[in-house]
Amino acid sequence: MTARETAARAGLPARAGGAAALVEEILRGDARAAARAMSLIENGAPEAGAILEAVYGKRPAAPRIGITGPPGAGKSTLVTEYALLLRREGLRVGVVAVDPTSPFTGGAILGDRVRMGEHATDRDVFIRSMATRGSLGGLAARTGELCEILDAWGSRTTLIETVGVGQSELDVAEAADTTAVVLTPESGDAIQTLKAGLMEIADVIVLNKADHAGADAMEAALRSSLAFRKAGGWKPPIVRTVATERKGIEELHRALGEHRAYTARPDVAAARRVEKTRARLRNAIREGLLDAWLVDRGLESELDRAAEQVLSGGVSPYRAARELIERMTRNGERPN
Ligand SMILES: Nc1nc2c(ncn2[C@@H]2O[C@H](COP(=O)(O)OP(=O)(O)OP(=O)(O)O)[C@@H](O)[C@H]2O)c(=O)[nH]1
Ligand SMILES: [Mg+2]
Repeated sequence: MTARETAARAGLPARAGGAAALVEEILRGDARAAARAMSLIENGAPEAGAILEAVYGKRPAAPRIGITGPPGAGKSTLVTEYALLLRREGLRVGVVAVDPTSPFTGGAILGDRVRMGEHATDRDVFIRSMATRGSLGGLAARTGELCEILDAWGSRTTLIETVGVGQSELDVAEAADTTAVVLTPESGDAIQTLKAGLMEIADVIVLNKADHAGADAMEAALRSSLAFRKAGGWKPPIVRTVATERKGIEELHRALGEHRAYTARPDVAAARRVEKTRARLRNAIREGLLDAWLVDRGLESELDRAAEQVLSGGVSPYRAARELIERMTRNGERPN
């Protein structure tokens, strides 16, 4: 098909001939064209919509695998090693590294480039960093759009790395078909948050840095927190890896494949859509409740008092938080 025909099919205006040519180049597997299209999308350029429309459905959608977890858990190392495994199978690999531009990840992208340098000369690996610029609301959609460009370029598996420090991992989980949560033996302190947030989105749990002390204890803690999951559904397997020694990568590949097979079942696919929507609702409610309590119901001043108590050594932050929640909930139940 010529550029003009492609443009006509996509309903592109004549002046968007440049965009149509770009689409053709992407579909031929040209990485530079794909990169240009991604920049147009990220910058919200007027031709972005036409490009996305033109590439849509032209190539099979590659499975999208989210890799998330706390800062420094070994996500980039795992992505690099897993991409190598996929390349050995002859598959084209797309990588999207989502940077939530939080203070936790300063410089992470440059670091990732260096670490993923192993793929620098491989024309069949495409690595793209995406800054979120605080616009978390649209992150899932934006990530999905980049994945569609990668599909058109010919990706057969797309890996999406993001740091699980806030909302971004939930957005990425929404954009991904399978989410692997990467933890380490050191993640134990965070188990409170893990139960509520990261654990809820985990389809596969990777216990990386299994060479570190405490791996057994962490695995036991993970198993007990998984017990809270609804029975009958998918039980996230726990895969131990030592990414720096290329250990466990095959097992990770197998676990991801099993999850993919599971989600291909029609009943499961429908239920997953509901589950993902529930997760987003829960998240929005959590945020909304906190805002309402902080502003409308004067939690802000209560926080000052609680902070003083904690700082004076009187109570732990967890107990102070629990007491605040109990007080706020009681107030909420009081009839006017
Ligand atoms: N001992 C050990 N070190 C590891 C392992 N995997 C990764 N590391 C090291 O841990 C550090 C962080 O690894 P990264 O892959 O950059 O971690 P990340 O999760 O991508 O980090 P951010 O993107 O900054 O959140 C690096 O120094 C790695 O070499 C592992 O299995 N064992
Ligand atoms: Mg990283």
